[in-house]
Amino acid sequence: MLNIVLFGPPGAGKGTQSQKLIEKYGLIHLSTGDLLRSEIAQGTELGLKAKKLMDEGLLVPDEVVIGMIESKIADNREVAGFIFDGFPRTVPQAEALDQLLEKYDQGISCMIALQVAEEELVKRLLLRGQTSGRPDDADETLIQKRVQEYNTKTAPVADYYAKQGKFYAVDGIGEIDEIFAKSCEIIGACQT
Ligand code: B4P
Repeated sequence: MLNIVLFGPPGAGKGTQSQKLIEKYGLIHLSTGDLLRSEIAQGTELGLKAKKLMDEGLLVPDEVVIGMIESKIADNREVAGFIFDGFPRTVPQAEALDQLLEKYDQGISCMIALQVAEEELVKRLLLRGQTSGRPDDADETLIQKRVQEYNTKTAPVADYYAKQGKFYAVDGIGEIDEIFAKSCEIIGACQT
C-alpha cells in the first residue's frame, strides 16, 4: 500500500500534482477541499457550515474533515493506496489519520511538502481566482488570511511527519513536470 500526504500552503500545487500522481500510481485521491466544495454544491448542512468558514479563509473544524476522510477510507479499502491532498491540516488531524490507517494495518508512506514563497502563492491564487469562481481566491487580503492560517495551524504538521522520518521537501517553484519528477523520485524511494 502506498499512502502519500501531499502538503503545502494554499496555492503550492497540491491539487495540480495530485492529478498527475493518481494517474501514475493508481491511487485514490482524497482532497478535503474538493469534498467540502462538493458538500457546498449539494447544499448539505455540513456544506453550509463549511462555506461560511472557507469564505473567510479559515479552517473547517477537525471533527468534520476527519469524519469525511474516515468514511472515504472505509468505502475504499481494497485499493492501491491514497493520496491525501490538503489533509491533514492540523496536528490532531494527522494523529487521527494515523489511527484510522492503523485499523487497516496501514500507515503513511511519505509526506511530500511543496515549498513555495508567499509572494508566488498570492500571485497564483489571484490568477486562479480570475477563472475558478472560488470565493476564497477572490482577493489578496483573504488569501493572506489563508496563508496565515496555514502558518499557525498547518505548518506544525510538517514536524509531526519529520519526527516519523517521513518528511520530504520539494521545491514547488518551476515547471509542473519537473516538480512531478522530483516527487516521483521520492515516492520510488519510499515504496521499497
Ligand atoms: P483546498 O481545496 O485544499 O485549496 P488550496 O489550499 O488552495 O490548494 P489547491 O490544491 O486548490 O491549489 P493548488 O495548490 O493545486 O482548500 C480550500 C479550503 O478548504 C481551505 O482554505 C479550508 O477552509 C478548507 N479545508 C480544506 N481541507 C481542510 C482540512 N483538512 N481541514 C480544515 N479545513 C480544510 O494550485 C493553485 C494554483 O496554482 C492553480 O491555479 C494551479 O494551476 C497553479 N499552479 C500549480 N502548480 C504550479 C506551478 N508549478 N507553477 C505555476 N502555477 C502553478
